[in-house]
Amino acid sequence: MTDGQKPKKIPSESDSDTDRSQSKVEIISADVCPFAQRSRIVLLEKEVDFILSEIDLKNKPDWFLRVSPYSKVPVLRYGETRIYESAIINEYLDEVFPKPPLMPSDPERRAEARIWIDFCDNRFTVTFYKLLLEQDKDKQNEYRNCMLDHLLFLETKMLSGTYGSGPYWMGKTFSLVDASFAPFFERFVALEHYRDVTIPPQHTRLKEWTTALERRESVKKTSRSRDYFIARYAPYADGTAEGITAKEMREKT
Ligand SMILES: N[C@@H](CCC(=O)N[C@@H](CS)C(=O)NCC(=O)O)C(=O)O
Repeated sequence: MTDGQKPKKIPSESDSDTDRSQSKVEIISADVCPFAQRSRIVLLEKEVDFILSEIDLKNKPDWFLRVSPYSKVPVLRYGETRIYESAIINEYLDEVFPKPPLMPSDPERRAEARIWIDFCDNRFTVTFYKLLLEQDKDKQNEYRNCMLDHLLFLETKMLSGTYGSGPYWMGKTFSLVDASFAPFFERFVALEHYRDVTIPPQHTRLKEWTTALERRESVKKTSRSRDYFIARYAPYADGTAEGITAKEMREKT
């Protein structure tokens, strides 16, 4: 692992969702998962000592199916608490471990941050997966254009003044918005490699932002190499991926 966390041994089937009395945060993760990476980034930002439990998504243990209602990572366990969905986990962590705050204190700015996290989850990442999974060349073109529209939208918004002060999305301080996007910009190499789409060089503000994300210690500690992502996303690109996420993303309209 590059985040200084040794993965805990994969719990055996005897582990259940009722025998947990630990007071240490545990994040159930899979190394390749961008959503789990988001929560690991947040925990590192907050310097919370956590247990990293890696599971094999192709061979999910029974105990995992009991603690993860959607059968997906990440899942957070903390004492008796179980939370899933990375955006919800991250907001929970920001409330339970308030320092440093990763959401703006002003309610309007906080709402803006949530809008961008929602944009990332419901538009950006969906286009990311659909473009990678699509096998039909014409449809790939459609999704490629859609991704380019998203990038232009981000660039324009950053330059518009409200978000433009940088280096992070909400300004000088790293926030949950940055944690939400960072894993997907890191995985952009897969789109470049398999679908010939790059961040246009004229999007200088976007480039500054993604560079600031890459340099962030929490992101660096959880990052993987270009080759790693190219290899791990090959089944998405060649149409053979059969996990729940691949299936759900193919079906999304
Ligand atoms: N909306 C969820 C997405 C989580 C997700 O899709 N996780 C993937 C791995 S990246 C997963 O566990 N998929 C299960 C599978 O493919 O079987 C979140 O934000 O936590």
